[in-house]
Amino acid sequence: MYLPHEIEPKWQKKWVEDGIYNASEFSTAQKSYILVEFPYPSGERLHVGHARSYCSIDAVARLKRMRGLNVMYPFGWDAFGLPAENYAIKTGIHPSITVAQNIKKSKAQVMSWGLSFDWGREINTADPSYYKWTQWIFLQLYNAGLAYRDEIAVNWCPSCKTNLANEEVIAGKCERCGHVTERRTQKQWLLKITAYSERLLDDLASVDYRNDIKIQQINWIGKKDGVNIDYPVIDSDVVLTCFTTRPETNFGASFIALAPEHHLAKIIADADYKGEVEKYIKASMKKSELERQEAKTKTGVFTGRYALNGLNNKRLPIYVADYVLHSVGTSATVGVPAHDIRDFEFACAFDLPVIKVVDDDNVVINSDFLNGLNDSIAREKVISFLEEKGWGKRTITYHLRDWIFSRQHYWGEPIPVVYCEKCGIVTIPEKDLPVELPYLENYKPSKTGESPLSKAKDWINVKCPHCGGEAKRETDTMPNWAGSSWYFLRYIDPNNDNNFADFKKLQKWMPVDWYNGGMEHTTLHLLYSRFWYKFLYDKKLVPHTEPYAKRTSHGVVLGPNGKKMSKSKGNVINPDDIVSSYGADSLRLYLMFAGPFELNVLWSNEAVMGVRRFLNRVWDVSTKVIESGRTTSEDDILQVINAEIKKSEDDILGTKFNTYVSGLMETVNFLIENEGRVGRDAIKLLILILAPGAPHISEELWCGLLGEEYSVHKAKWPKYEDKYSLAGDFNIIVQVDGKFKGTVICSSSEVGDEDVLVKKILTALNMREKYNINEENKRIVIENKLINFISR
Ligand code: ANZ
Ligand code: ZN
Repeated sequence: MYLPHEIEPKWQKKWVEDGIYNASEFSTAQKSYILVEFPYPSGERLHVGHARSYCSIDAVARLKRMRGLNVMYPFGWDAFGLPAENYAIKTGIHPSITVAQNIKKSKAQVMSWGLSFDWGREINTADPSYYKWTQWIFLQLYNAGLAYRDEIAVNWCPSCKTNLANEEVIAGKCERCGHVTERRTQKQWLLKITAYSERLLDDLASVDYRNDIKIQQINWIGKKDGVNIDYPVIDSDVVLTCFTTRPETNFGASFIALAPEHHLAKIIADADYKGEVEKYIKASMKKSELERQEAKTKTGVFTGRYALNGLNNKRLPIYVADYVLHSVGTSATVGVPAHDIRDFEFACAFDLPVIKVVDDDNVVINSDFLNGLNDSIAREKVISFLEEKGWGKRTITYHLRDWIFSRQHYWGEPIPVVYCEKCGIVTIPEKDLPVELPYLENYKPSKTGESPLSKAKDWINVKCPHCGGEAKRETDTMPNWAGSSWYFLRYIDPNNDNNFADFKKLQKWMPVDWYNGGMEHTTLHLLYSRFWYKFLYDKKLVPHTEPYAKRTSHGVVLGPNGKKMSKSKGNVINPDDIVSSYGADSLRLYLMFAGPFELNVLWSNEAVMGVRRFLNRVWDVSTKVIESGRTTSEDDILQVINAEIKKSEDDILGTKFNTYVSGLMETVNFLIENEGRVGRDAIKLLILILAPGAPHISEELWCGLLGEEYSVHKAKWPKYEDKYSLAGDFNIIVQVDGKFKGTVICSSSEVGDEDVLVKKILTALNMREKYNINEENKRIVIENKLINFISR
């Protein structure tokens, strides 16, 4: 009888003892570095979402190992940061203790899922031997002029009591707790990620990321080609510079608007208007960027002043308006209500003229020397004109801002600098790293935003490393994104005391061949870590320009009711309960089977039971066949199994874990129906192809029932034998615009008739809905092999 609770812990223990999943430093086999995002050890433990990603990608790692690759699949803990700190505050136990406890418990969970991690490489970002190097990299950034301090408007989360980077504010709300954020000004550390904007954008062409991940990064970097136009303020020496992407519409300009944060917003106002302007500025500082952007009725205040549009000598009234964002362009915009919806809404509210200057055919009108020109030609012409006159300058702007790098929190890496009255900012010498986080009894964040570390009086006062005089340590700590910006490098050489990682080893293992993680990290961790890697590359400390060759992302596991799992909704599924009720192999296969990897899935207990029944059937049919003593199967049985080898491989490597499992289920049903004709040879193949998905039952059947040499996970992935290919069947590769979308098995009669073939493929891969492809699309057919649809 299949008893997962007996076999699973037994094999888990043996695998780890024998180190069968450890990557080899010496193997000459091709390497494959497979990475999943490491979790933070919070009190909630790991959830089924973690299990989904880790177990599915585990199948990839296992398959690649069986195919002879030297696989590294490491794991660790992102232990600094708010989740750990908040949990400690909640329980009243110091984070250094709760983090250790939570790691221990989370590790037991991960172990119970039978993942093929190389535990010899485990890291913990809150360990001084690790964060020594996080601090070291910070100092390299500082020495390169890429870390600096500035007084800036920051996003303040009143609930977490912390400042957030722009990327951590999602739709105006704190990424962690969902509280609406406010704006404050404060002196902060920033990292100059914007120095890498262009390369972060361009190099996306060289990596294999899922397309929507690329698009999100492109949009976040937000490159815009435009021009900065100068408008002299009438009766003053002041000139206002406005960024516009549509200068050809400038004859239709009817006002200028400044962001409330614009450095001239208060100054410029005419004496009679100053009071109102100041009141308005104060009020708008309370709003989030999102509120400001989305408000349908635009608000603003007139400054009493006008600027001159040199193109047509028109007087443009100057307003302060909070739909203008400080972080965009020059913090000032020229309003063209006829051609910009935001400007139109503003013009309606303030009764300003709406002058149409481009007609419906994109031809410029009412615009003097631009009249009759197509808008893109007019754009070039007016830019040249403005540049000649000295009124404007071609400019590229980016949405990407420098990364706010300091936090007024306890549980993070201390920033390794001191402030000396004589020398200013002085870095801690490398030999004195790490700057260890001092033990603090009261580590709660303060309401004022002052760092908890400022209470550590003994720790703060130090001698200046430069002049030996009195100095004070920096009391801000790094954000939780610091440690994760380079952790994948430390796995490669986790115990190195002389370097963050040995260059030769980095050459051997980098880049990461396949990195899977959450969509929510696309513009945070994924972008930050690309930036750090590029910086290290420039310092000749890592061998490539991009850290990750391939990036995939998994969907979320929702509660049975289709809602996000949360304690308050009472719909949280604890993976531990599933393991204890059904076994880890059932949990693993269920999570793969639940739906397409990239989409969200709804949890279903019935489906878990279904998977468990499937494993029972695997056990039973294997046992019966072996006990029958039959060694060889009939040919058609081997044909089916052989087709399954190929399909499993394609499915696992193509992240179609759900069809990998459903294929196995169909195969097993077929074997059961034909049990009398099935022999040991077929069972052996079945166990091999089951091994990446359900490693425990496979090992037990392999070593126990078949008496094969331990371990099935070190066995060779079976070769697909052509002689068993189903007679007359063709595995047709389907592409859209040259990109692989899937394969469809077709009979010889189907491939013989193109109309029939196309119809079959359109339905089999749901092409109409998924890719908007139908019979009308152009296509290129390579007979019996491939069909490539052209999307337009
Ligand atoms: C004049 C104009 C005319 C614009 C027109 C657009 C259309 P998009 O449109 O997303 O590419 N802008 C500039 N600085 C801004 C700021 N600080 N806050 C809010 N909006 C700002 O973004 C570029 C446009 O955003 C710019 O081009 C400017 O409006 C506006 F028919 O200038 B435009
Ligand atoms: Zn000094």
